[in-house]
Amino acid sequence: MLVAGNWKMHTDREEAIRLAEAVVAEVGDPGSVQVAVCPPFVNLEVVRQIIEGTPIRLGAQNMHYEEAGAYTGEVSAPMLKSVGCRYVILGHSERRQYFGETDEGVNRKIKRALQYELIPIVCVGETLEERQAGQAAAVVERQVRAALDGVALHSAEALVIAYEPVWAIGTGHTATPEQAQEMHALIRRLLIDRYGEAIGRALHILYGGSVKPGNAADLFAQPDVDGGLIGGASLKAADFAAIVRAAH
Ligand code: G2H
Repeated sequence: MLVAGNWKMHTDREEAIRLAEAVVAEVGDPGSVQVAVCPPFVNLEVVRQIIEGTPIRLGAQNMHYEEAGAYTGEVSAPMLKSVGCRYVILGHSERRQYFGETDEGVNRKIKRALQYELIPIVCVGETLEERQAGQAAAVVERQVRAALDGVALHSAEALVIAYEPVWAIGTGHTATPEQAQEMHALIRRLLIDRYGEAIGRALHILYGGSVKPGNAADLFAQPDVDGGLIGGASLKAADFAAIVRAAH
């Protein structure tokens, strides 16, 4: 199981310090559950100092697909690696929706992240209109296939998929455990087709979208839900820690 906190565009430096310290204290020893926090770029370094020597790992929320160059305002995989990131969230729906990210761009980012041994947390998920039109499965299948096009994986630890139905993100509307499991099972079949039984079964598929302490256990109990990508609730250390405990 893996539980990752996506802090999105929240926390200035002082707030990030306080939140990271509280997460370390509240989460304590997560046992076999892997735990990560993904602060904004400018707070990666200060959070790294706080979580060093603890079981909490560091992740970023985005990166560019080139290694370096004239790309004003962008951040590269080697930069993230050099400040201690283990994970990088790629293709989050907010990036697709507000910043024009495409399946093709996400695919290029995944390849670059893997080259630098960053673990991409690849986000997929349908909009409300797509679900209502009966296209949810087709959209998610297209996103997964496009993201993984030409991506070789030698270990199930190298990459993570997050299913985040767009209609459930920050809205308070969580997918039911059955809705989540249905889509996770589809993603599992695609991963097994693509990477074989051993890797396909072992790859982590996270659920994201309004996960809270009150609904986490039921979601995590589903056979193909291997943890969560947590937005709003990751900004409260006690809630985040309760979600980590629900993954035990
Ligand atoms: C989905 C999720 C974290 P929230 O974006 O990636 O956010 O838990 O606030 O819905």
